[in-house]
Amino acid sequence: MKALVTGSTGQSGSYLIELLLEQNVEVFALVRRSSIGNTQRIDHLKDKITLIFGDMCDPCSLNHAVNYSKPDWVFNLAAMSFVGESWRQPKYTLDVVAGGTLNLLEAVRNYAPNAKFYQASSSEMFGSSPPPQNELTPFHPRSPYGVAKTAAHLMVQNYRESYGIQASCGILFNHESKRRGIEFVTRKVSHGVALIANGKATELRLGNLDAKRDWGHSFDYMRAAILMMLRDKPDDYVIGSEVAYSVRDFVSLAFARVGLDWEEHVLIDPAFVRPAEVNHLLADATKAKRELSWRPTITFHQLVNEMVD
Ligand code: NAP
Ligand code: F7E
Repeated sequence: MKALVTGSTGQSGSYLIELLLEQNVEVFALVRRSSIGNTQRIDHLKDKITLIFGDMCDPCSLNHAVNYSKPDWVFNLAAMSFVGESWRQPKYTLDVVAGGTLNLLEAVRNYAPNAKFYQASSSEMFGSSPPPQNELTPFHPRSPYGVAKTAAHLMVQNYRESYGIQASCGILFNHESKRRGIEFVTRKVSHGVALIANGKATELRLGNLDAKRDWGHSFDYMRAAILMMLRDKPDDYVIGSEVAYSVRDFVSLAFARVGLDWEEHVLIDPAFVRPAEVNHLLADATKAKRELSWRPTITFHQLVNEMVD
């Protein structure tokens, strides 16, 4: 069994590759060229996998990656995934997330039409649709990132219907870990708490503390991605913990982990408030529980503690 993974150097790519190697899957990892190392999250795996340089915006490189690896499974995790940045780089976000997904679908259609395809869709597609959100909830994205993910999601569904591509979409709610990028709120907070606890900073500047998210662990969510590929029939699944907490809850627990009162250190900075907010995301993962027998194994409180520790 061979798998091609885009977004291999990201938070979830690294957990996914570890899980695939445990199952003796041969892994080809798409990595984009960088003048400085961008493979830190997978450096411990490099002698067990094959790296292929490429970029989601370059169809030639994706054609080569698919033709060279001849994969049974293609996991499309590559994205400009930071919502806040997507207002500053909307065109690039659309190019990578939507255009890149189209480029990859075309490469699969031409060079590996029988491969199973996994698309990293996002709860950001639901945007302002009221909670709880499931596979039937209408999309109302609130950011260029959300719009781009919605376009990619619909394109994947279209390639499934038009060409019979065996494509499944995991509509994943927020998933985090100690490998999370520093600009996302959970990592920013846990890192900030560590700096303050070690006397290297005194304050932490944040935006909207009222937003609610359904947070889980990246490891659990990549288990779900593999379960989707093991199904005979492609389909779309919401993956989430079914519990939502506010950003304030996360902040409070993270500071409490080191015996500090968050209200003495957190300042609200308008620079981190977004032009439009997604107020409340809460998964209804009934279908994934029923059809994939998927359950998360790491709780919100364990996640906060792992990230702060
Ligand atoms: P991440 O840590 O930001 O990783 C993104 C990956 O995409 C990195 O490997 C990055 O490469 C790569 N990438 C970005 N632009 C690219 C390009 N033009 N060509 C090739 N590769 C490119 O994100 P993540 O948390 O692992 O998330 C994985 C996927 O799930 C993303 O598609 C994300 O949008 C989606 N998703 C995430 C969540 C979540 O809560 N984490 C929820 C729903 C959906 P570099 O390392 O070189 O930057
Ligand atoms: O923001 C609020 C912010 O950037 C969470 C991505 O993986 O999940 C992620 O998108 C919340 C928002 O993640 C700060 O306004 C307050 O309400 O950690 P985040 P996100 O936007 O939910 C979805 C499912 C994805 O698909 C995305 O790829 O926290 N917030 N103050 C802040 N957020 C940040 N980043 N920084 C702050 O200072």
